[in-house]
Parts: sequence; C-alpha cells; structure tokens
Amino acid sequence: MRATIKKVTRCRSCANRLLVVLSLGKTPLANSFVKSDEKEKSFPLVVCICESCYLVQLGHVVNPELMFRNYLYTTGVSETFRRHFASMSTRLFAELKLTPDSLVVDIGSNDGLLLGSFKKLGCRVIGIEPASNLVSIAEKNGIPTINDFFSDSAVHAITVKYGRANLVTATNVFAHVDDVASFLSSAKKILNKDGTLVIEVPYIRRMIEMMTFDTIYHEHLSYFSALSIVNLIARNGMQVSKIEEVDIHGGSLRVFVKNRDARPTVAVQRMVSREIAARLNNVTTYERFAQRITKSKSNLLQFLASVKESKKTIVGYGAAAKANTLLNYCGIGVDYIEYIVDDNPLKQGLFTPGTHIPVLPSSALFERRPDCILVLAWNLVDEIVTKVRQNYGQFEFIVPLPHPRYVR
Ligand code: JHZ
Repeated sequence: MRATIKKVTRCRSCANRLLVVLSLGKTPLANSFVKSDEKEKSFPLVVCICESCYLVQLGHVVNPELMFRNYLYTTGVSETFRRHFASMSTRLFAELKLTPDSLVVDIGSNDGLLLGSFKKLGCRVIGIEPASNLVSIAEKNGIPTINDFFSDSAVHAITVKYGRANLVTATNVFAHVDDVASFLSSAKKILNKDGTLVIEVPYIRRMIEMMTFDTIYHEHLSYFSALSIVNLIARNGMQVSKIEEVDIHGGSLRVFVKNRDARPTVAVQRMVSREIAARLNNVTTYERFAQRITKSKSNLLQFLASVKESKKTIVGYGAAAKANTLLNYCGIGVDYIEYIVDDNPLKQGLFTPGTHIPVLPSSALFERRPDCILVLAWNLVDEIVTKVRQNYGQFEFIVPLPHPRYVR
C-alpha cells in the first residue's frame, strides 16, 4: 500500500535538486470538507523550485487515492465554466478539424461538462475520472466514463473498444499529476498519429503577479510556466506546438502537445523569452513572492478586523478549494466569517477543513441578510456579484486578493 505522504527532493521533470522557496505551514487537504466538528489531518504545504529547469512544485506528495476518489468539486456549478468549455470545444473542433467520427477523451473528466459540449458537436466521447461519485453524475449526463486514474490500463480499455483518440483534453489535471512521465507516455499511446493533447493548467506568472497564493494546495503538485512545461514535454518525447493564455482560474496556460513532427513555434519561444525577461528563471522572484504572502495575510486580517469593528457581519461566497488555503494560512475562522455559501449541493451542510466554517446554500443570504460578502472564489467574482444582486439584493462585496478591497 502507498504511504499517505512522501517527501520530494528531486524535480519531477528533470530529477535535479529542489530548493525550498516558501512554506504555508501545515494545512488539511483543500477539498476534505468535514461532516461535523471532527479533527482532520494536516500535511506540510511547502513550495520548491528546481534550480535546473525552474519547475515550481510541492515538496510533499499526498497519496492521490486520499484526494481524488470522492471529489466534491463539480465544474457544472458555474456559468463561467459552462461558457469556457462550450467555447473551448467549438474552437478545438474547428481548429483541429475534428469530425463527428472523431474520438475525444477527457482526463479528469469530472461531471462530464467539457465532453458534453464535444458530444453536442457530434464527436464520440469518453471520460476518465477517479472519483466514483462524479462518474455517476457524468453517466447520468450521458457521458461514458471510466472510473480510474489515467494510466496504460485506461488507455488499453479505451483503444480496444473505441480506437485511438484524435483529441485528448486534460483541464486542471496535469498540475495534479506526480508521475508526469507515465502520464505523457500513456497520452502518446492513446493519441492517433496526428492527434493532439490539450492541457490547461493555472499559470504561475499570473499567480505571482496577482498574489493568488491561495491556489497553492496539496492537489496542485506543479505550478507551470511556458518555460518549465515546454522542457518537460520535450523531455518525454512529445512537442509543444502552441501555448496560449486563457482567462480562467485567474489566468491559465492552454498547451497544445503533439506526438511528433511539431517544433515549438516562434510564438512559444517568444513566450518563454518573455518569462525569462520577467525573471521566472530566478529564485529571487519566488523568494520575494514568499515575502509578499506574509504581507498579504496581515493586510487581509487587518481589513477584516476593521469590518468587524464597525459591527458588520461577514460571510463567504464560494467554498472553493483555494478558500481553504487562504482561511487556514491566515487563521480565519468563524470569528470572522459566520458561514460560507456555495451552490454546489455536494458541499452544503459540511464544514470547511481546518477552520470548520459551515457551508450553506446561497438562500441563506436571503434569510440571514449579512452585511458583507467575502468572495472566496475571486476568479468568479463577476458571476457571483451579478447573481447575488439579481437573486438576493444589495450587499457589500469584498475581494481578498491581491489586496483586500470592496467591489462596486
Ligand atoms: P473554483 C478547482 O479549485 C479545483 P477551486 C481543482 N483542484 C483545480 O485544479 C482548480 O479548480 C483549478 C462555487 N460557486 O472553480 C462553486 C457557487 O457556489 O474557483 C465552487 O465551490 N456559485 C480541480 O475549488 C467555488 O464557488 C456560483 O455562482 O478553488 C468555485 O471554485 C459560482 C460561480 C461558484 O475552484
């Protein structure tokens, strides 16, 4: 049986030495919402950088069986993601010249939202998802799904029944993978010779600029730049043919990967050069980021304390995974935030890991009329503010990062 946690000293991309750049202490797993006031386990949250290929990565890997077999996060809750996946599928369908006969495989397919869009375009689709609770939802949504992690055995099951894939998508899953070499080797085997792997991952450059350190949690093992991902892919016998920035999850990279014959385009090389100019290949950049995190914490605590002093009540919106890094690292519990509302029924009735703040349906805003709403899912602030104003009337909204402020 695999250990619960393993300490990492060598880079998962190039096996060189890792240097610790920041520590957020010990925190519980970001999606391990609890049923009652039970005490959950905490694990060190330490960020390292590879001094050779500049891949930023966690210093500890928690056994994925603990994090992904029952998963409370569903993509379908947000209109922003519904639109994102709809436009992603139409765009890829046209650009990769897919046809109704094409096979699209989604790794970490969650509730099947992305594949649902490809299905509407006529493609044959199959998902791979380790969380059995999500597989049931996806299957109800008409998306055939293999209940497992992505590996050669999932590839075998798919290729025997459906043939090879024209497109493999991996949105917000590649950063969760420890053994990236096996992942890419399986991806090579499932793609047909002209097939494309499209990866979306949060972009570390934007995380540093926007101080969104809350996106650091045990699920996110790697924090990619173009620089680090292009090298990693090439090292594993594949090629990045294109990278674009997409405005999702606070800024992400969409990386197009080919089995062969593609060389990084001038545009990819330019992006890498821009990152080098922004000093993403310099350890000092990350050490400064670590120092600014400490400042962010005291700014947020001061801001919330002054709101409380003026006798206003504060609640949260969005029991996001990242909210749990922010709350645990800053020590924000029910003394500041009475409850958090979330529209995902899987999270309602539970308590946040570590801080034990109750998660309620958003109708609580109507019943309890708090003064201020701290938007913990800051990446979805426009959608949340519009929805709350339409459904529940006026409140004051606060966004916690990059610095706490009211939203008009
Ligand atoms: P959201 C997820 O992180 C999980 P999270 C994952 N680990 C990952 O890699 C990253 O994304 C990138 C709620 N909400 O999307 C739903 C409402 O209730 O920012 C969610 O609980 N009503 C795979 O969890 C939360 O907010 C609404 O109207 O940090 C948003 O979580 C809207 C818009 C959202 O990701």
